[in-house]
Amino acid sequence: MKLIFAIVNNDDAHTVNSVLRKFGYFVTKISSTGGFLMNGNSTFITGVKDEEVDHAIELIGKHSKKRVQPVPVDMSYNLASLGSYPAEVTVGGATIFVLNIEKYERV
Ligand code: 2BA
Repeated sequence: MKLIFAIVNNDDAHTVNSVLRKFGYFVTKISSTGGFLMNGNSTFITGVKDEEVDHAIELIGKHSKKRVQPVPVDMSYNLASLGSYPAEVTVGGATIFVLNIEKYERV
């Protein structure tokens, strides 16, 4: 089994949640915050069989859009003192981590 962590934009979270559940995946959604932009995002945790990993990633990717977002002015101002800084960044689709599960139990 594998554990998938998928960080997605809040605007895509409802759709990603619905589609994963529609295909029978068990999902936990955590409200999270990106360390760079400090914007809210959503982190999905889902435990899947090895052979389901690619399918689950495909579903998440298909429903997670890329977005260009401005870096907040006050952050740009602070970063400017460190040298060059981006005025905007491309966020998403989804950032996905896949980990091995040693043991899975529901007792
Ligand atoms: P944030 O940390 O708020 O990052 C938002 C976007 O800012 C990133 O989009 C990326 O385009 C840019 N960015 C972030 N850190 C950067 C850096 N050190 N240098 C240059 N650009 C940087 P995404 O890459 O699509 O990431 C979206 C969100 O996924 C992130 O929000 C963060 O919450 C999470 N994430 C991405 N990579 C991660 C990683 N390696 N570990 C943990 N979380 C990650």
